[in-house]
Amino acid sequence: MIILKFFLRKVVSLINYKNINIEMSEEQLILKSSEYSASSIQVLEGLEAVRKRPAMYIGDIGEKGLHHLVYEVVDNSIDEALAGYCTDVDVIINEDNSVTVKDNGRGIPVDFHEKEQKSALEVVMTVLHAGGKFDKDSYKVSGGLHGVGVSCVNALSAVTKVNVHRAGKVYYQEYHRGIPVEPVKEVGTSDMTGTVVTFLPDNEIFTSIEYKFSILASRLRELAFLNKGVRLNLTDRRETDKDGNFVFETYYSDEGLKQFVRYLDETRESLIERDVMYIDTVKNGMPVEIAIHYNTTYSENIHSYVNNINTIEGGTHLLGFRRGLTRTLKKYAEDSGILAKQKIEINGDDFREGLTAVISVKVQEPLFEGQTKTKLGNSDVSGSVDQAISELLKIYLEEHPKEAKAIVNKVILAASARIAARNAREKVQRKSAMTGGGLPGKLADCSNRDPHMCELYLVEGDSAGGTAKQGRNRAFQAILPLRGKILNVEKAMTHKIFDSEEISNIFKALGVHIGTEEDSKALNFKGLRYHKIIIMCDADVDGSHIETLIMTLFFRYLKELIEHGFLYIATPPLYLVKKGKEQRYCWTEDQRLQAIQEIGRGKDTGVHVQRYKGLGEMNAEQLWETTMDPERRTLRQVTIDSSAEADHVFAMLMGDEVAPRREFIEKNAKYARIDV
Ligand code: 0RA
Repeated sequence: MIILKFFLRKVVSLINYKNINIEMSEEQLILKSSEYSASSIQVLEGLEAVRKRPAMYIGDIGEKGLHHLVYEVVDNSIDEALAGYCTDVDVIINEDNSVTVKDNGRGIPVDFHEKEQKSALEVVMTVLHAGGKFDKDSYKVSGGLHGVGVSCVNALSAVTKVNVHRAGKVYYQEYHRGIPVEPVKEVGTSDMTGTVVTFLPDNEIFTSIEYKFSILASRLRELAFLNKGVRLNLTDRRETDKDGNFVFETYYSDEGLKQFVRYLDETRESLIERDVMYIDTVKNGMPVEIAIHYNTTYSENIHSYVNNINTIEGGTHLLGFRRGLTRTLKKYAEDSGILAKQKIEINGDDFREGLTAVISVKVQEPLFEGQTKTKLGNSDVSGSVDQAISELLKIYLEEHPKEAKAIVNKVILAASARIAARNAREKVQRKSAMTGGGLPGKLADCSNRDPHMCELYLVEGDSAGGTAKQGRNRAFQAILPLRGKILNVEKAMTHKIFDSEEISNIFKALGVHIGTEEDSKALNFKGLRYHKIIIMCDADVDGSHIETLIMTLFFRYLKELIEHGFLYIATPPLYLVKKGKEQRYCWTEDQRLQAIQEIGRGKDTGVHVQRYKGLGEMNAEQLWETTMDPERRTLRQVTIDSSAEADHVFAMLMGDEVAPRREFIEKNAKYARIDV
């Protein structure tokens, strides 16, 4: 019981639901105003701009932006590592949710800056975009998604403290909301070099300042894989384990992306007995690192990075990769004669079924395009990546004929399956055309037709579906009941997925479909009928499992909808505390205890606590007021922090192998405070 309940919670934190209700900020810090810096008007203006429009600089003021502050500082340390001066980075979440980032790089320069008439350290910490000015020649590519520098972190922190170890001395400066309290001063001697930055995010800016270990952990793990040889340590001083030690993890990779792909495919069955294919090279002056591996599943998992940023919208590097992979494999298959025997048309997708790959390039002046600015636009990059993947594959295929044959056979199988899938889909589409319409019979649709206004509830079970139909606001809330466990898409071939009635009902209700031609897995969601899709399951073991199955379907086949922020989880209450006419719904253990206190007025007689095990125990009105009414409900938005990490977790949770799943649950169980 406990383990399974937890099992879901862990997916929750890795995929990371964002609480939609804005949390109240904590007690405000009273800060003494700084006399020292009142003189630097320009600096103040710069910092003020950041504080006025924080989202413009760090993306948002919620959980994402909060964690971004850490990445921004860590990026500077990684830059030092890429320049060859830094090997270790420590990230510490302190008791008060301030974060310390410590590195053994060169240390931020502290010499007097003539133009600004102050220490270079102060300039780096207080002037926007000042970070790079000091070393134009160095190979600075890390730079983060927003690449705004430590001064932004400083501006958005209630308190920042910096220690610099450099040239035998230790220098110190402190800032309140970005404003220095006093000039940089020497505070000691040191035989090491490096920078220690501690910042406390400003609760006047952020909706919550509570850091999540799992979010930082997956980014630091990713950074370790992306920057081989750099050790990243993460400590959480807010929590101790049973031996009284702080929660601690360390991430280090000496084989870079090769280990990354091994990690991603840890729980997938390998197609070939050999190790991951890997190349780390420089093409046309640009560093290119690629690792690829084929497994026996049917999904394509390619993760691409530019300057350590996950380019979820792809771009020229990904196009070059696909082109090089397809061309080289196709040529091999044709030359070897295996293809000639088959009368089957093979397309680009077929070469990528069961492929796990990570591509990382370092680009001097990247052009980021697309909705989320995560699509690489530099046209010269595609040729370099194409060359690198072609070189890797060509040598590999020549040297390993047995493995080459297994890959080509897999490609042929993928092509046949794709054609079977197309036929199955066409059959279904013909059938639905005959029955006169796209919408599934079980859907209770809403009357509004504007997708921006409309919500679709995916509800576990016909009985809860019935209650939801009665309780909803039919103007904008549609209900689709799902019968029990849907198909586990992690283990099924694509055409099986469209054979499943529950899944094709979901697609039909949503009004989306998956294309049938080249790039067949590309989702067409122009016809999307709802901009909120809400999973509503029982708060029990089966419910958790169904929730995970639905999330797996979305992650593998409807990922764009998650990326657009359309997927949510409903949160039905866990308890009803009642005494006489007074009653209160509770979602947490704390709320339950508080409600018993308050309703019982100190006495525990006559207080009745009902534990809701399923949606079925609520009537329509109760379901509406606790879980469906937009004025009162809490929805958790499903977001993907790290595509690679989510890939790894879903493969593990939903795949065949039991041992790693058990290991994962046991390992992570210590973070769970669930008392089912
Ligand atoms: C400006 C110039 C140099 C390094 C840095 C900033 C720097 C910033 C941070 C932030 C955290 N750790 C950091 N480490 C370095 C170049 C230094 C030089 O030229 O000596």
